[in-house]
Amino acid sequence: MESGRCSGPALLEEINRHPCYNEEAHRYFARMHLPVAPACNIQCRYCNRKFDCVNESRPGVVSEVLTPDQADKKVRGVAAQLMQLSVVGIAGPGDPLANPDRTFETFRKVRSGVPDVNLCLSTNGLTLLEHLDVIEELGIRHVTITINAIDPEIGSRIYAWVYDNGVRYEGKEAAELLISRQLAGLKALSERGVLCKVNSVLIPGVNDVHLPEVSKTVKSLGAALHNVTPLIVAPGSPYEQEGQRAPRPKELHALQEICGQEGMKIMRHCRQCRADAIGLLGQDRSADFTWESIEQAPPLNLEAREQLQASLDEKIRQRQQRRRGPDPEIIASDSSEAARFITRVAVATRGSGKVNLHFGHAQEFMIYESDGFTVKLLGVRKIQSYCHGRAECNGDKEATLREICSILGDCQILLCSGIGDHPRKQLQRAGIVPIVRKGDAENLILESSRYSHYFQNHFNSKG
Ligand code: CLF
Ligand code: SF4
Repeated sequence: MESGRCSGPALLEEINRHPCYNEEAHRYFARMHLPVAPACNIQCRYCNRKFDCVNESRPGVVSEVLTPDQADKKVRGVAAQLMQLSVVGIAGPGDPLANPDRTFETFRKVRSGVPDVNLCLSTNGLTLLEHLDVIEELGIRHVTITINAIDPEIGSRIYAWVYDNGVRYEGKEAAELLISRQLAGLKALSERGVLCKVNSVLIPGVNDVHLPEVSKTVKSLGAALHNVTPLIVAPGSPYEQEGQRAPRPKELHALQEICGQEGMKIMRHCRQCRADAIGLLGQDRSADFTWESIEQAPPLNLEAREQLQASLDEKIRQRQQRRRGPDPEIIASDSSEAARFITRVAVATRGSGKVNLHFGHAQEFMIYESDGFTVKLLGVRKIQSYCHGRAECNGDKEATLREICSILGDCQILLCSGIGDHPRKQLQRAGIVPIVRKGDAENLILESSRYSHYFQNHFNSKG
């Protein structure tokens, strides 16, 4: 059995091709989740067991739970068709380590069936310490632990109960047990060289003020990345009954900034995927991979996969090279007036780092900030799509449009490949200037933000 440890170029490749650990990679490399783990050993107050685990998934959709054999078959079929598939993860629908036999049997099969993918595990961390050896032995190089609090008092407002070794714990005692296991597990895994990411669910009024401390602590224990995600209250969960609200985009951005100031690397492109998601982040193709398509898949071609993935590595390398430092020509031609503006830009994209999606078909927008020289990803905002797949945008969905205007309320520019007349006017009225272009998103963001001072004057915007 191969060792879980690796270093140098191989380690670099693991990160470079992981769509969650590497912001650049998420435009090109795909992940696949295997929903083989139905049970859970804790009760988060935002979760309803009838739905997927909301630590790594969106509630409201029940997954088809697969057996390890079915999962093995599916991975082989998907990898044979989806050449950019670089990561296979287990993230639910319950907790993978509350179903250790199913989880590790599946990983074992994937490791031998599709040897070129990285294995990824997402857990609440309660039983992590028991599984360190098998994680290392199987070469699982990426582990996510969801840590919502390090203070048991706060934790007791997040977890209803914890079930461990036949005993059910509640209140502060439950939180204390869970938190101590999470932190010890994180430290032990990091010491073994596993790349650990910590997810924290931002719960307004419960752990919002506390999360910077969480960030600082998990960094000191070796976490490589912190992913603060907005609370999604599952229907029928205790939080729904209590009327707990979800955070606003502004609150999430502000908190991510604060956590980043503590020196932690912050993930901003999380899509809170389903436990059975397949494809690029933000472009779930699980519905395309039916059992019929799996049966008809061509044989796995590892050489072709490597060729395609090496070409994606090269695309990323070129993008990174373009990013290094401002373009001297731009600086020379820039006026001091333009340089004063920081512009927030919403982008409609199907991925690959391009503006290539019609406004009406977008189900999310990537939000960037640019001063005309640099571009920074702030996050992703999900919306209800305006057109619902219809070809024509007509103005009969005012409520949806009003909601989109409010969600994008702090943006000055919207980049998309097309937009109907009515939504264009409504967005302009809300102070958001829609620009219809296709092409490299980063270049278009830079270009449009350099002219944002002009747009802001011209369209009587919010300023
Ligand atoms: Fe899946 Fe999670 Fe691995 Fe990624 S997702 S198990 S680390 S391969 Fe990624 Fe999805 Fe966010 Fe998770 S975008 S929910 S962070
Ligand atoms: Fe639900 Fe996941 Fe929490 Fe378990 S760990 S209660 S499945 S959100």
